[in-house]
Amino acid sequence: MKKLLGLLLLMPLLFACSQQDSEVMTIAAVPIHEHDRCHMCGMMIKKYPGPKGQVHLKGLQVTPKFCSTRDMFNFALQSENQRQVTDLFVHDMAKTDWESPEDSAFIDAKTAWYVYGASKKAVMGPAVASFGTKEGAVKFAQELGGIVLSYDQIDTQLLAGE
Ligand code: CU1
Ligand code: ZN
Repeated sequence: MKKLLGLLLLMPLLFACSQQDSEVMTIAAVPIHEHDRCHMCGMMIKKYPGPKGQVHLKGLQVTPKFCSTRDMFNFALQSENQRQVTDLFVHDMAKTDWESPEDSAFIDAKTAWYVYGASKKAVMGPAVASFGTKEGAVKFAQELGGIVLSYDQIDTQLLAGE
């Protein structure tokens, strides 16, 4: 049983390694510059509060950046974009200031935790507050309301308020 469990744990790792070899390396988050505009809505990203996002796409040199994690999800969840996405990054709001999140706080969006429906203000609709740990998300939700979600639990229905 123990042996089998070890094997099962190893398998996704092996798969991940072999997959990475054939891919162009686009692992690091890129900085958000003062005048960068949101790929979805065109707003100046740094002018507004709340966590931001960026999406790295297959074979693309340019990295779409977003005014909000909401706009990032709305882009990444579109079926025509879904297949092109290689990496996504969001701000860890436990590590940076809500009013002006810093590049150093970018983390992998797929392993991040989210709080939806908190009282804290972002742009383009209710904030999708992102955190590096579940504890960080829970703490935020206890203080400011909202529900704690994993990456896979965020879909277009949720964002549309349905
Ligand atoms: Cu916007
Ligand atoms: Zn936007």
